[in-house]
Amino acid sequence: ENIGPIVICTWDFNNASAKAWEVLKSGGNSLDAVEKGVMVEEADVENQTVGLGGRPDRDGKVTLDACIMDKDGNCGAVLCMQNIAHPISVARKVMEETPHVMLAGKGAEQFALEQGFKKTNLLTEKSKQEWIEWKKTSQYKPIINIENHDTIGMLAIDQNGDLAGACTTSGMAYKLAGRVGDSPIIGAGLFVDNEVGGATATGVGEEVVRTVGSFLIVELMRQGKTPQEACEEGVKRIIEKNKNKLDFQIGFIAINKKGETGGYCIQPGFTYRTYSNEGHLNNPSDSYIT
Ligand code: SD4
Repeated sequence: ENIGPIVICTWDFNNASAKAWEVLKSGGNSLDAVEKGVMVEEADVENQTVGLGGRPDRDGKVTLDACIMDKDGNCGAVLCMQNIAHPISVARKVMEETPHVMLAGKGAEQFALEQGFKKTNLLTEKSKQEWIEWKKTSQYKPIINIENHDTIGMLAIDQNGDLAGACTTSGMAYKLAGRVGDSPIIGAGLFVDNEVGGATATGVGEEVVRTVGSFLIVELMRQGKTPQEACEEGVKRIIEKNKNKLDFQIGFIAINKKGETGGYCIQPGFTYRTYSNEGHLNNPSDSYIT
């Protein structure tokens, strides 16, 4: 059965999902679709959780995390990389041009420059002024669905039925220098298995890493759960470990080979986009806390 192309992404990113859909509809493959799709958010200065314009760490430095995975299980990632505007494309270069999966920090930046990426100041005046304001109290307390909202994780199936995924973020605002979240960690922030499906995450990355969330969800789908059931189970694992302090957000989305999709989160407020022949939809996610 040949399902049509489909794209799904975290949050209400209609421009990013529309871009990915455009690539898929014109016959492009899922890897190009997810790369081009998430690049829309990386370039958007209004999105202060991804790429250019992202909120800095507590020292005022914007450090980016991203990873990408293709239908053959190849993957690439950059961690805590500064000064480069499209980390997802650098992650793809790591996948395609090196024998490695992850490059971090200065090494990632050096590799990007060698690959022809331009050095860019990622700290916008707006994010800088907010950081200066934050420093007055220096309280590290992410506000649910607001302060650290908007990491983009995207999964796509192309006209050949092949899957790919991408995830990119500037991480938690005002994090410690050197902090890396789930988003560039294969299995945590993103996982794709072309035999089964894919999953990706948003929210407090430490919790997603602790449970290897996206890998877990793909494995649950392999065992027969629907994407929706698998996302719910993934969130429940995190809840079990945090019974007394559910004051943070996690959202997972997933897709299987049949093109069925699902999403689930802890706190109300999470939505995800789907774009298929059935239309371009913003789907409010069910949440554990209602
Ligand atoms: C992180 N998961 O660095 C990311 C943050 C995020 O929407 O998802 N923001 O932990």
